This record gives sequence, C-alpha cells and structure tokens, in this order.
Amino acid sequence: AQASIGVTGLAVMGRNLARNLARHGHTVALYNRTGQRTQDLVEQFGSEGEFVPTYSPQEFVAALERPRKIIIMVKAGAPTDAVIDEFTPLLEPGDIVVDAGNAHFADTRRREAALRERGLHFVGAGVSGGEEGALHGPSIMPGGSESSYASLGPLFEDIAAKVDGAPCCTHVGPDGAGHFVKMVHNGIEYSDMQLIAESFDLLRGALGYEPAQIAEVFRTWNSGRLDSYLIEITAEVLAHTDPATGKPFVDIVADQAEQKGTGRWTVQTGLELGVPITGIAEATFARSLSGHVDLRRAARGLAGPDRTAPSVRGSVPDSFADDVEQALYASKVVAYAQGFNQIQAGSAEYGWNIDLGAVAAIWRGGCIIRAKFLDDIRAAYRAESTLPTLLASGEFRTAVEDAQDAWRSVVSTAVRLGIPTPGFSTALAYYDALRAERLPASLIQGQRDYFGAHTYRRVDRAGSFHTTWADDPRVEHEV
Ligand code: NBP
Repeated sequence: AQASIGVTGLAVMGRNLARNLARHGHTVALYNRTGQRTQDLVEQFGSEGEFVPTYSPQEFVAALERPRKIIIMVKAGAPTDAVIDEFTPLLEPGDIVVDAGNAHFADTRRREAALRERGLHFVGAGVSGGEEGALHGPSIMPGGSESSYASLGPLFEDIAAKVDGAPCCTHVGPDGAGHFVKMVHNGIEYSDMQLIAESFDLLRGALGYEPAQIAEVFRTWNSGRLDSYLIEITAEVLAHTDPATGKPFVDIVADQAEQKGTGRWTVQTGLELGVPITGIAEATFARSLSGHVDLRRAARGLAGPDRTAPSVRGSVPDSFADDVEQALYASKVVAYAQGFNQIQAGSAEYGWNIDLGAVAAIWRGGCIIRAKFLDDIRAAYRAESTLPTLLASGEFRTAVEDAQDAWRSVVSTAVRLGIPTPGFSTALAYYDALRAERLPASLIQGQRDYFGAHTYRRVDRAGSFHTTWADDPRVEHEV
C-alpha cells in the first residue's frame, strides 16, 4: 500500500497526530526507532483508519507516495538532527520533511537551508494543543516554502482544529517562521498562566477565598471576555480535591513550577531583537524563582505585612474580585500586545512577511492560549496590518483605559498586603511607560555620557553631543 504521508516518532504526540490523519481518511506510514511503539499503535488503534507499519527507514520511505511527505515528531534538539540525517540520504528532490516538534527557530533555519541544498523541502511546523490537540485538532503553524504548503496545506488544514469552519492552520512564512510563532505562542502561554496564578493568589490572599470558591469566580469570568481554555482548566484544577487527603488539590502540589525551555527561548530572542516582552520575561523568571528552594528557605520569614490579620485584610474593597478581573484582562492584553510585537520584529528581521491577523486567527482554536479575545486581535490586525501596538487600537484601548483604575487598585493592594504580582505589576509599568510623555531615559543618557562619553541627542536640535564633564561641564561638543 502507498501512504499519502508518514509519521516517525510515535511517542504521545506523533501517535496522536498519526491517528488524527488516519481518522481523516489519509493512509499513514508509521516508523519509530523502537519498533514496539509502531506495533502498539497498530494493535490498539489500527481500526481507526489505514496505517502502514514499517520497521526500518528504508521500508518507511518506500511506503510513501511521491513527492514523499514525512512528519518527524521526536524529541527536539539532537534527536531531530539524527532523524533528519538518517532519512535525507533516502529521499529525492521535491520530497518534504516536516519537523513538527518544538524546535528552536534558528535550528529550523539551519536545517531548512541544508535540505534546500539537496533539493528537499524542510518545513518547521509549530503544533500546539498537547496530546489531546494532536488527536482531535491542534493549531498548526507551518513555515517553509510556498510550494511545500501547496501540497501539505490541505492535509494539515484537514486535521487542524476548526473555528467557525476555518482551519487553525496557515502558511506562516518561510524557513523558521512557523517555529518562531510557536515559540512566541508558548511565551504568551507562560505570561497568561502567571497572570491567572497571580489572580488566584490575590483572591485567596486578599479575600480569604477557598480554592473551590475561586474556581466559581473563574467559571464566571470564563463566560465573559476572559473566555479561554486556560481559564476553563484553571477552574477545573481549583475545584479538584486530592482523593488521598481530601485537601484542595492545589494545596498538595509542590509550589515549584517547571519549564521545558520555550519561555527562555522567547525571552532570549526578545532580548536579541530588542523587543520589550516584559510580561513573558517576568513569567519565566517567576517560574525560575519558585524553583529556588534554598533561596526561598533562606529568605523565609523576612518582615512583611501579615495578610491574615483582619485589620489588614479588612481594608480590601468589596469590588476586589471584579477589580482582579479587570487587572487580569488588561495585563493579558499587554502580554498579547508584547508577543505580537515580537512576531512583528522577528518577521522584519528575517524577512518573513508574517500576517499577524492570520496568526491570531489560527490561535483561536486547538492551542493552549485559545481565547475568545483572539477574534478581536484578528480584527485589529485585519483593520491595520502594521498596528504599532494592540494597546492603542480601538476596542483594546478603551477596555484597558476603562480597566486602569481597577488595575492600579489591585497592584497597590498586592503591594500593601505583600502578595507578589510580578505579572500584573510589570504589565502596568509597561502601560504607564508607553503612555508617558517623558521617560527618565534622558538621565540614563546623561550618566552614560558622563562615565563613558557615549554621547546623547538633544530634544531641540539634531546631532550627537558630548559634555566634557570632568574638564568643564559648561562645554558641549557636537560629535
Ligand atoms: P518526546 O519528546 O518524549 O520524544 C520521544 C520520541 O523521540 C520517541 O519516538 C523516541 O523514539 C524518539 N527519539 C528520541 Br528521544 N531520540 C531519537 C533518536 N536519536 N532517533 C530516533 N528517534 C528518537 O515525545 P513527545 O512528547 O511525543 O513530543 C514530540 C515532539 O513534540 C517534541 O519535540 C515535543 O517538544 C513536541 N511537542 C510536545 C507536546 C506535548 O504536549 N507533549 C506539545 C507540543 C509539541 P523511541 O521510542 O525509540 O525512544
């Protein structure tokens, strides 16, 4: 039998992607380094569609229609290179190799260039939605050549999540564009999760709500403008009771957040491109801080407000839960605004010509950050494709301006009670910095010129200037 597509790497993600393809009527060739996985898939799920199990790379390649389409779904990094090296000698010009793992976009650029030399198409495709998404419809962010998308697109669009009938898959742009967008997606995910976690901490710390009550608050929020997958699952996690102890599940889990590295990549890339993605950075550092057990132990007990004291908690306004909803919404807009600015910067740097409205559209379903308000983001970029910031656009501008009093009140309550809210605080600082008439960066320029003769520009005339601080500060040279 000839298969229309092949999947190699049949751990949880690859297996479910293969099943999804087969369920949609595509004949799928299967290969995995350890043959047992291939055998298990066919034994357990063989009835779901047409599979061609193979047990060597040669057999796998021979089972595919030409031009061949191979999806690699193995551990990112060296394993991906090993698999590419194993298959490329067996392929022919025009064949398409897809890396659907979580590769760094720079690796994807390198691999794409190398395979292009050999006449092969290499497609770095971001896939979001976890194992459930892979099976029932992920959000797919493929990069690579136009012509590779012409043959792969219909398959991907077939298995992707659908929103209002539209597939959550689009050709993002050349070479590493797809994996870049997936990276920023994960960065926004970090930020969103941190903001939700801070909301929980505030409702508990300031109002004394129990997790089950907070679950109800999140459920209510989920029926409004915050409607999103992450808010929905947060309510479920908070409502869950640990069967062993009868305690709220959230209280029996160690409070050290882990990470696999995509948040770090997003922050590193943000620094390299000079894009202030402060929300994503704080969220990444917050996870890292939580994991520093020794540091936290050494500092535990440092003086601070006693948030359990009635005198302290009593001063929290009645509107506090609503205020947190507003602060969460506004901070979330900042997170997405920063993430989209990073995509804009990456697109300009690498010449990808990414359509931001299309990115917002394919994040509306299937992926972890799917949210109702991505519809509004899509509309904002459809109306103005080069929008400088979402914060200043139509509805978002109004919503954030309307929320800002509540946002300030939440951040000041958090400061007063000693509840750490790095996500809310940095988002508000970003908002205030962007809207400021003047920033103290002028003083920083003065300091730099003083100690390093780094020069400064003036507000009243063109050119670069240096003041001779040590010799005679009255003397300014144009340089
Ligand atoms: P893993 O990331 O755990 O990788 C396991 C697979 O890689 C197995 O098929 C394994 O083969 C294969 N593999 C390894 Br490890 N080294 C290999 C090598 N040198 N040669 C050939 N095959 C090798 O699987 P996963 O959790 O299914 O994730 C797959 C990809 O999808 C990753 O890049 C991941 O970052 C990405 N992703 C995961 C999720 C998620 O929710 N898990 C979501 C989105 C994206 P073996 O069976 O022989 O050991």
